Amino acid sequence: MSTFLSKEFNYRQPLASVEAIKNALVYKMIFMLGCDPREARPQNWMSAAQYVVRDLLAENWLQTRREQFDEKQRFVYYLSMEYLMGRTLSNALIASQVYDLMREAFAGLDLDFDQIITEELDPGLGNGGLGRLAACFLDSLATLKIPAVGYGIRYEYGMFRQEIVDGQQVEQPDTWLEQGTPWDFVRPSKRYRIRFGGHVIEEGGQKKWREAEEIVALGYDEIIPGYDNGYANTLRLWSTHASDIFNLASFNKGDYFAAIEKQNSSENLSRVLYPDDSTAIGRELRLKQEYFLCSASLQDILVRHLASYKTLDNLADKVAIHLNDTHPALAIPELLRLLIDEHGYAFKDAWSMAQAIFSYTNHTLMGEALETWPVDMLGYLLPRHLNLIFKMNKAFLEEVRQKFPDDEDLVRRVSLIEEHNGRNVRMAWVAVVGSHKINGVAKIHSQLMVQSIFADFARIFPERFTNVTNGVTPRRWMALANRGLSALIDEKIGRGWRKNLAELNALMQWQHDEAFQQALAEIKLENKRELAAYIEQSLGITVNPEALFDVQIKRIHEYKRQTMNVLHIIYRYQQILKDPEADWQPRVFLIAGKAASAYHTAKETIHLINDVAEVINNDLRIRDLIKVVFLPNYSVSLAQLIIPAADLSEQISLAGTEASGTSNMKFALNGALTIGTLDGATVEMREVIGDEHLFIFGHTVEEVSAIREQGYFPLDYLERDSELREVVKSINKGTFSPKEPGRYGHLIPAQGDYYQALADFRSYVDTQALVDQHYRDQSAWRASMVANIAQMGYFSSDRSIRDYADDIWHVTPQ
Ligand code: 26W
Repeated sequence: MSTFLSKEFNYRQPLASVEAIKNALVYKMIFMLGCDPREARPQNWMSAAQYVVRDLLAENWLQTRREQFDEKQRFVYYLSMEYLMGRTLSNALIASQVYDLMREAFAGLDLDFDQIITEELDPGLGNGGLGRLAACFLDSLATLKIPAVGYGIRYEYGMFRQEIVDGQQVEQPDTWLEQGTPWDFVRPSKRYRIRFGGHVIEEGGQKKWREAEEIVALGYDEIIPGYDNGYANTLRLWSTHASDIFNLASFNKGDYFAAIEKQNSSENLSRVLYPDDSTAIGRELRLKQEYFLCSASLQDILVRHLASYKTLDNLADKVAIHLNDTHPALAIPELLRLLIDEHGYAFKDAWSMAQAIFSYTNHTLMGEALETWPVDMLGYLLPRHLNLIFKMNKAFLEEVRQKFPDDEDLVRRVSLIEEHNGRNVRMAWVAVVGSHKINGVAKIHSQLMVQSIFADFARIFPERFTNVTNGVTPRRWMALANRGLSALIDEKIGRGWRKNLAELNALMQWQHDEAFQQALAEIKLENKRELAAYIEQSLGITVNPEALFDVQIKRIHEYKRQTMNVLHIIYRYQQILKDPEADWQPRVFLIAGKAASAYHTAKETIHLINDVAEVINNDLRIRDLIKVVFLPNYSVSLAQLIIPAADLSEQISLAGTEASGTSNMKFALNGALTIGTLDGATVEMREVIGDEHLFIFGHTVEEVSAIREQGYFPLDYLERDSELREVVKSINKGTFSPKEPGRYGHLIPAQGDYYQALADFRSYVDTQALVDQHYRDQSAWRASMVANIAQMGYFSSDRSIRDYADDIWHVTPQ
């Protein structure tokens, strides 16, 4: 072994040279992994690299924490049921500025680092946009040196792995912990009791909760490094453990098996992420998970605060707690419970502290995604919390009656308890009433929010509502995902854009520079080649990197209108067949995304995409003018491969339905042009990019509601448009499902079409023709690419976090 490790090696030496890193890798291989470097597999080398980088981060992390506590800084606590962190190793390497050294060290060991890095798995502890946003925000909080802790759940099984079998989605469990992860530090001392059930008694004028069940939350910490700043925050994920106390009682009674059984049922709690981001299901286990996150986190926050200040009187001065949607909204009554029942505060004082401490982000206006919990269910699982929600409601409704006397209808509408369809607690109302600030995630969404679901509350608390437009971290979505483009930008304007994305604006001076355009085009082509190689290798489909890559990647949902994308693909297919000799622009259509496991229509959409791909890809008459590829198992790491290779970004939701979108920003940053409706953050992107560099189509929010009000008749659109009719007919009569011609009889609804795909179809295909036209003039297209890249500064998550810090949390970035 000693031949591998040079004599001078000191494991504490700074990793400032290739040689030092090589030594460190070998050291970890031997002493951490117990593995002979001669026999090591790529996966072992990846683990060795993880340990090497972890060492680099750990000291900064502890140092940061010491400073945060010593200086008694104000903390932001971010509560989220989901985090989609993506791979950690490469991000840690760029944060600590040793990416290139590591690459060279591996080259010195005759290993291909780009391949090694793909050995790391990508923990999917989230569904989609909301979870990825949380991850970008943690990155920005650390980069801006804002003292923060992210709290979440350490699901044993994350988002399911999607396989495609016979064109259809099949869900497989994601066993990400089996491989072991070096990134988390278990904290045996961070254990909290989480209680359920039982009843509330009154003792000496005080309410006491006598629970029926108890489990333990155990904390696991991950390091969240800032970019090149020696700073690191913590992501603390809770895992369930059966309560020792409970088990002990059973053991003492000699009931060994009952004790084990108990352990199994409570460990279920952090077993699996709910794989649905479109409907609030109202299941008991989900409610328990939500409370588990809230209670563990709130207890931890108070313990941390008391350790510094010995009192909770100044809690609101030192603590901001943010709710990532309503999923952690039970944190509000939980804080009240802790303050009142365990620390002796009066309801009135606790209630005003809570309102100063909490803030809440709304991520969707979709009715079916808004959480409500049956009063009965809350009553038997969390009796004390239900009790406190009633108290909050009473205090709030009194305030409403004072402000708006004689408007009992308003009182009924804003009551935290909904009285029809049984009695339900409206969690969005709880979050609004218990927070001092409520924000939407893009301008248009925040406006619609106060005009629709929160209209009454905007009258009652106008000062509470605000907007913070989403953003994405340039570290992962440019520096990591697109190394070629990053190098070109560095060469032109230096490296500062990683921390100040607005610097990209300086690229505008080369918008029409031929050499720059050429360099940009070569990088794009290289990225497309890489993606093409992945497609070839994983699916056996050959795609031409010279074709236009047209990409739609996001959860499969009717409102996002993947079917409209398919309608256009089929339309194009039919047009080519009619006029094969015309000058068609070759296109590769790439689609990826998961469907919630119980969402039938979304699953049918995946099936249709694969059926259409099968027919078109094998139709020799098409001569590769169209290729359709559904990429299975969409994830953060797949997004990092796809986005840099895209020419066209599909953002085609029905106006008013996509709260913000964040892939729209990632695509533009990577030089793809957008085809999209006036929805979410695309509206703001257009304001800065300029109309001529993206393709807006379709009805506006106002037009959509006008159509709905007049009564929407999809059949009218079919009648008026023979080409649309032909497209829909081909699906309905089984052109793409010859073995089962009736397969899609209901998918393209002649009646219904709630998301108005047929109403926007003509405008969509006409705009797609403009895309081809623009693409034909490569110099104009490349100028548009520059306009997109250069003007994405505003959409950095650093800007979003600064907005939160100023307007909502009242903390100062350092
Ligand atoms: C309770 C079931 C459930 C779970 C998750 C309902 C709704 C959700 C999320 C709020 C859905 C979500 O991820 N929303 C997305 O949030 C992104 C970040 O703000 C936005 O960019 C997307 O437009 C929005 O759909």
